[in-house]
Amino acid sequence: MGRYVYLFSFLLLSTLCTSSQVSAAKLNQTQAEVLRKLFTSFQSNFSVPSSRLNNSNSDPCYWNGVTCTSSGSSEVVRELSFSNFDISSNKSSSLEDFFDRLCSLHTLQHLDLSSNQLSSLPDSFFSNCTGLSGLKYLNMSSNGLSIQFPDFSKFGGLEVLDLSFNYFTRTIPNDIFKHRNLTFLDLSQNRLVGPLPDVFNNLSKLEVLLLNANELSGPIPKSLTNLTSLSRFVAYQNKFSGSIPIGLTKYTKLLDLSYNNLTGELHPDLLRAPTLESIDLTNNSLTGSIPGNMSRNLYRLRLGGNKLNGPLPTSIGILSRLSYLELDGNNLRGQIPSNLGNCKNLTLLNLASNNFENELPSELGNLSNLVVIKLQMNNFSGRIPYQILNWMNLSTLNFSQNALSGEIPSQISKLKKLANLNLGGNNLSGSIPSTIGDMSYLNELQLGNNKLSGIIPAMPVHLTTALNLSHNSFSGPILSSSFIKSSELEVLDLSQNNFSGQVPESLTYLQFLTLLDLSNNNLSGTLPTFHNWVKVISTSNALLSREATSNSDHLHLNSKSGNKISTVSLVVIVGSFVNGIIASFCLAFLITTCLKKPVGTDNEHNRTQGAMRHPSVETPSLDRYLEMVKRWQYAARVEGPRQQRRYMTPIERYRALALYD
Ligand SMILES: *[C@@H]1O[C@H](CO)[C@@H](O)[C@H](O)[C@H]1NC(C)=O
Ligand SMILES: *[C@@H]1O[C@H](CO)[C@@H](O)[C@H](O)[C@H]1NC(C)=O
Ligand SMILES: *[C@@H]1O[C@H](CO)[C@@H](O)[C@H](O)[C@H]1NC(C)=O
Ligand SMILES: *[C@@H]1O[C@H](CO)[C@@H](O)[C@H](O)[C@H]1NC(C)=O
Ligand SMILES: *[C@@H]1O[C@H](CO)[C@@H](O)[C@H](O)[C@H]1NC(C)=O
Ligand SMILES: *[C@@H]1O[C@H](CO)[C@@H](O)[C@H](O)[C@H]1NC(C)=O
Ligand SMILES: *[C@@H]1O[C@H](CO)[C@@H](O)[C@H](O)[C@H]1NC(C)=O
Ligand SMILES: *[C@@H]1O[C@H](CO)[C@@H](O)[C@H](O)[C@H]1NC(C)=O
Ligand SMILES: *[C@@H]1O[C@H](CO)[C@@H](O)[C@H](O)[C@H]1NC(C)=O
Ligand SMILES: *[C@@H]1O[C@H](CO)[C@@H](O)[C@H](O)[C@H]1NC(C)=O
Ligand SMILES: *[C@@H]1O[C@H](CO)[C@@H](O)[C@H](O)[C@H]1NC(C)=O
Ligand SMILES: CC(=O)N[C@H]1CO[C@H](CO)[C@@H](O)[C@@H]1O
Repeated sequence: MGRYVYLFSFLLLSTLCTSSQVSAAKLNQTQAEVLRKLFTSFQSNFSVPSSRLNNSNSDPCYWNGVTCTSSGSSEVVRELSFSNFDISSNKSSSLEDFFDRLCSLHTLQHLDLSSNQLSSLPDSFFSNCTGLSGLKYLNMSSNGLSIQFPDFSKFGGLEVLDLSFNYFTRTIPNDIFKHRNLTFLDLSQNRLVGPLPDVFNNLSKLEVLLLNANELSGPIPKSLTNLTSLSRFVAYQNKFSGSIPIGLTKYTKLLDLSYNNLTGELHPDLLRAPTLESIDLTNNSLTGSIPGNMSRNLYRLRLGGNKLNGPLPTSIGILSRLSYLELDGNNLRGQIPSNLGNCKNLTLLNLASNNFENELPSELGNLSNLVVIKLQMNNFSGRIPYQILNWMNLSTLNFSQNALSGEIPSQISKLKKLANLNLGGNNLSGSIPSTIGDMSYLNELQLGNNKLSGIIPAMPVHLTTALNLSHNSFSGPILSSSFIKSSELEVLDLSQNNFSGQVPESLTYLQFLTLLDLSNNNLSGTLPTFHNWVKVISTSNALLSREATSNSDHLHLNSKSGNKISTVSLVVIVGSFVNGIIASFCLAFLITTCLKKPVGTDNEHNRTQGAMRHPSVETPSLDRYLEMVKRWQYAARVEGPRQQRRYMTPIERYRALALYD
């Protein structure tokens, strides 16, 4: 019985399907024939796997990537989306055939050929294709297209043009500026050179202009300031010079001109327009002070790596949406205004490498959404306010190279998510809070160059990257119990203290250790034998002797002997490679999403996962990757690959040194 029901259902279903096919199979015969030939050529000439095509239905409108629309009594082709079809061809005659056929589909409005391997396009498509004047959307992103920037004048109706991630060379031809209906133009990640013509006035509907990662030079065109609908203008990582045209931010929501060669003072109205939400001018040569007149809608303000001076305006306190504030690497001075504490949505605060001074206002404790705070290399003095205990989401804290004094507040161990803590190079005294072992995410602790004393309390379990206590006044024996939990520590620097007694055998159980610096202490007894990949520095301990078999000091960073060094080197290579890939992905992510919204929770999510994985592989936060991407790419272009390692973590750098120096 069940079997018959099944059979009946099957028949019914087949009938329904067939009839629906019949009734829908009314695509204009001419076009149907064109599509049949296109799909045949996919298989025969472009080695597209047939699984991609799904073209068994008799009506081409049901095939993968084909969208039809009714036009009078029949259907016509409206959209072709062949993204990621693995279309590849190096036979120009096949390509000409293919594009000639496309060109005959006069009803086509949307053509997506992105993420294939087209590598070149037939000249005839641009010079002779008159059939696609109704085309509104053309996406040829990510094809490795290595051609000169083509003439798009035959596609007069274009609204969206995406040519990103190719190798288009030369300058942009002026004819692109005739496309009055253009709303979205993405030419990012190509090899475009030369100045941009100052003729954007015709593109009055332009909303998004993406030019990042090319080699465009000359001034930012003034005519862009006339485009009232332009809401996103992204041109980071080019060679633009001159000053930022007055009025460029009058209508934009998002402006990113970072990593260029811009000069001149920031105009007092630059940050003023209420539409402005995100501005990134990092790494230019801009001067002047930060304008006090700021849009209340700003959530991202990045002006690092410039030559700005003057104070951080107190009006910063009105920016209730502000999530990212990065002003590092300028000549800013004065104190942090206490009403910065009003910016409750701040997740990233970076004021490093400036001339800020005075005490840290306790109001900073109100910033309970902080994930990263970097205040290193300033002249901050006074105590670290205990209110920092409110930073429950904090992952990175760097107050190094200031003049902070007093004790490390014990409340710091309440910051359960803190992974990187750097208080090195201050005047901190007293002992390390005994509860530090409770910080279960902590993986790097830098306390060198202070006046700390006492013994080393038990260190936390995920302390893996480095523990640096050098140049302090610690005394007494090095206790086994200090490191009993943190068995995966890689770098341990106890140099320049008053440690005495024996070096505990248990330090040799730290299986991931690569550097142990015990120099300039009062240690005695016999140095235990470490694995031969551990660089042990034990000089200036008058009473400490080494066993005959001990490796230690003679093994230098550039030693090529010993297989373990090679293993470490391999880790570096693989690590860098993986980072590179992740970085590339992040760049794509950056372009599509990150620029639109603050990171906040993404950031947090990444970090949390990272800390729980294999401890020796640090997984930096999304934000760090974004910065790494930009810097690595910049370094690769401008400074050469050797300079790229300047942007690595201490342990990456340490390992890289073992490889390269
Ligand atoms: C199919 O469409 C073309 C235009 O693309 C038109 O010239 C032709 O007359 C149409 N054929 C039929 C049978 O509708
Ligand atoms: C394949 O390309 C050749 C030219 O290289 C062309 O003559 C032929 O028609 C194409 N095949 C199909 C099915 O389009
Ligand atoms: C193939 O096309 C049919 C419609 O003709 C559709 O139901 C099915 O989901 C498609 N399969 C794939 C893998 O795209
Ligand atoms: C062209 O492509 C075919 C197969 O895709 C490959 O075997 C051949 O080496 C390629 N020729 C050139 C010149 O790249
Ligand atoms: C173009 O295609 C790429 C890859 O499929 C996609 O990520 C991008 O969003 C598309 N561009 C536009 C403007 O739709
Ligand atoms: C464009 O068409 C003209 C006339 O049909 C022809 O002479 C020329 O060779 C074509 N150009 C290309 C690049 O196919
Ligand atoms: C531009 O858009 C308008 C309104 O949609 C339309 O009437 C006009 O034909 C388009 N221009 C071109 C060149 O397609
Ligand atoms: C702007 O449009 C006008 C009128 O269509 C045209 O004459 C002019 O050449 C265009 N300018 C540019 C730079 O394309
Ligand atoms: C902006 O538009 C106005 C009016 O169309 C025009 O007079 C002016 O020259 C334009 N400015 C620039 C910089 O192109
Ligand atoms: C930046 O501009 C200055 C002159 O303003 C020039 O000397 C320098 O070469 C430029 N740097 C780059 C990387 O283009
Ligand atoms: C602060 O951030 C939260 C979460 O991202 C968001 O919901 C809220 O609207 C933001 N507050 C302001 C004033 O923008
Ligand atoms: C003007 C400026 O700060 N330029 C810097 C941009 O970044 C590169 C590398 O990141 C530096 O070398 C430049 O000095």
